[in-house]
Amino acid sequence: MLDSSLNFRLRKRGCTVVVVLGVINLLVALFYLMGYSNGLSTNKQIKTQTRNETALITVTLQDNGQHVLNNRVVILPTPKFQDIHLPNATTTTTTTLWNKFEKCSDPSPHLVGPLRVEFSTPVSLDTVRKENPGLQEGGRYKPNDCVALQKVALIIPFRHREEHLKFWLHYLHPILQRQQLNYGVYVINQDGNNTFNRAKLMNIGYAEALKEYDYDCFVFSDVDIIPMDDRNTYKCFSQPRHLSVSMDKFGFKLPYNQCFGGVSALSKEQFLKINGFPNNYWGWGGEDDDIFNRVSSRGMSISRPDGEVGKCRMIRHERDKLNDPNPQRFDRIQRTRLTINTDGISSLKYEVVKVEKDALFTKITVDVGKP
Ligand code: UD2
Ligand code: MN
Repeated sequence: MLDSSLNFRLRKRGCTVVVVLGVINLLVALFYLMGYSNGLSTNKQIKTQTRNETALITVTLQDNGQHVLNNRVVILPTPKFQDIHLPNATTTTTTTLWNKFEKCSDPSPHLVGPLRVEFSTPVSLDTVRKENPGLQEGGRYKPNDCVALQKVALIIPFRHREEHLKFWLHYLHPILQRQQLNYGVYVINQDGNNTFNRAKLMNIGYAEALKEYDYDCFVFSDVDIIPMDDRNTYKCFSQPRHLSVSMDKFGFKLPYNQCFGGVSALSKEQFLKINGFPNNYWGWGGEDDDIFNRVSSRGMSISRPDGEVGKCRMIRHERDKLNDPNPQRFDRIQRTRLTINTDGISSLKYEVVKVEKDALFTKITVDVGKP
């Protein structure tokens, strides 16, 4: 009996142990299961946090040229920061910093296309100054978030056209800034009461602008012409550029194929290739055709925007005093090939009378002599 009861107790204890072990096993399994699922949610949390952190990444460019990513120096092999998408404000600032050293895109992303141009509401220089706070003295500007494709000097032959100049500055400054040009505006003012000489004034503008800055492109513009579309970029092309191709006063058509008057753009090389402009056209007319002859006699062609982009308005005006039609113009334009080498930027003589720096332009008053 004793033996059998002992046997029974032992078996009962064995069962208890098995049950306890089973329970422990179950608990351990449960524990692991909970631990695993906890682990998953932890991972989930980490993942979320990582995503949140991504949004907080800051990349800054140090003076020594190194990039610092979240306070750690990183090597960025190619300057394509746009490839990294960092969707918050910090990133935007940093992108700007980076792009400072990149060329501006062509065409500029700021262009809006067709513009409304009218001359019925007068503008004041003060208003134009306030409207263009980004300008530097002398009517200078360069984009601050990228490197401009070209350094452009805008040359305006000028005398007694103050009202037209205000409109020109009012319309052109915002356009030129949207075109992301590194530019300067030069008003070349003919002193005294001798006959007007547009082409010589433009030669002087070229020479004076270059004394001030290393311009690579020269846009010569009448003071009374305003583009009606900002896609008509005031820059230079592989061939000399005629920009004012469809003028309101000519029914928005090119009046004749050789037309090169109004607004034109020549690179430094193109300008030197034609020995600049003639100095001997006194009074109205002919000088623009002589310039066309120079361009074609040097084997270059004229580049133009299409008729829609090239639309321009000219402020209506009477013929100025001291700018009567030049009676010699027909003879002179027959002889361009004979005069091009001796008359031009190589033979230019003038005297600077005064240089004035306004916020909106540099005005250079010059003595051009007389016929
Ligand atoms: C045409 C040409 C112009 C020029 C001129 C003949 C077009 C669109 N325009 O313009 O480029 O070839 O014939 O010389 O083809 N100016 C002054 N004060 C003066 C006189 C002239 O500032 O007293 C300047 C001013 O920038 C003016 C430019 O010279 O816009 C041309 O003179 P214009 O406007 O009298 O000549 P226009 O309109 O016939
Ligand atoms: Mn005119």
